[in-house]
Amino acid sequence: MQTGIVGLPQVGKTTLFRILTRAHLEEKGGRGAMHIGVARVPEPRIDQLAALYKPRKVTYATVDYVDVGGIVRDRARDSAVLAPLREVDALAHVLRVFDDPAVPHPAGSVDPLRDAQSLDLELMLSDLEQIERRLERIEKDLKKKKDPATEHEHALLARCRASIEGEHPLREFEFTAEERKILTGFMFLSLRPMLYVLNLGDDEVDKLETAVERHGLQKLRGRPQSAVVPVCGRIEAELAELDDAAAAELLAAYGLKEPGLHRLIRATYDLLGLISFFTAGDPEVRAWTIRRGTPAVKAAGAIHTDIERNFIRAEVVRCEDLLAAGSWPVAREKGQVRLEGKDYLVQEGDVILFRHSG
Ligand SMILES: Nc1nc2c(ncn2[C@@H]2O[C@H](COP(=O)(O)OP(=O)(O)O)[C@@H](O)[C@H]2O)c(=O)[nH]1
Ligand SMILES: [Mg+2]
Repeated sequence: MQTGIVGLPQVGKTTLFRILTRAHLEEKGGRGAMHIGVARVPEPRIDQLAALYKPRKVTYATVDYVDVGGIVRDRARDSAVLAPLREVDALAHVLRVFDDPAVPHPAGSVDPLRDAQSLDLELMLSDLEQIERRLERIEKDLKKKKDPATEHEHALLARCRASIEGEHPLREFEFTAEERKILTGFMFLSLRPMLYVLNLGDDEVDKLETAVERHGLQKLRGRPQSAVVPVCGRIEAELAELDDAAAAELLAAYGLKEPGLHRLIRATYDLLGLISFFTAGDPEVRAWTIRRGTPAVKAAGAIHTDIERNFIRAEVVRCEDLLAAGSWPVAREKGQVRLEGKDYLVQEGDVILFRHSG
């Protein structure tokens, strides 16, 4: 799954992409140049498990980002500009909150709420065009011949249209699994989960928690399938240049517990509906990525199809319990290791040992 980093030019997209994915890009600066990179999902529990098991290999979960380039104002609905956004599963909209006379703002002034709403509007208008075209077709078909599947699609698209006309992106709607299936083919843009990334000025680094209120962005918060994450892009870039000890010192000086990038990556992971479970042993400690609500037998399949096919049971312990117990046998003695069957819904932070035949 990929998350597209979008936004106006000069808002800090490439800066963020670079440090998120630790990619060393040659800045050619050309619009339309797409970069794809992998970010590791920071996970202290993996580090703690590794300290316990001293495995040969440690594998973290990852999130893929695509730097899709600048959305040019007033040209956004140009399908060539929006086309790359259809290829991604979620959007991270970088909003410029920092003010810096040295960096021109394409819209002439800093107004993150305007920028957020303007892109959301473009996404909705693009979807609306598609919906209306399709509805027209369907209505013609229905006049000739009524069939339940077409009527069903018509009702669904009419609901989508009403949502957009009420200025609600499709992501804010709850669809059934069956409805989602019908919608998949349209690749609607406003259906993509949305992360609003507030790129703040350096002087706000110690007041990240109140950024939303201070900049009047409450409207962006608390909406379905979206999240707001404040970061200070330039300070994050500085942190990325430092070794761990120096970075920790700088963070402490700013009164921060962790880099903003960590929160950004975790928010993306969460928005994509992903969770991690762990496997821990001698050769490898590893985080595995599954969708929230995945049963144990399917989670086994994330590791290997043979384990899924020959699944007998899952032995499950909460990661915190295992870490506190210090070893699997001790956790078992304490009654913290559960035996679970195929249908058990794997929880975030479970450590699992799959028993299988063959
Ligand atoms: N003052 C300030 N400048 C920034 C910040 N983030 C990026 N910039 C500058 O803004 C310009 C555009 O950044 P870039 O990441 O290339 O933006 P993009 O066009 O959205 O990819 C560059 O000169 C950056 O150094 C920030 O947080 N504060
Ligand atoms: Mg760029």
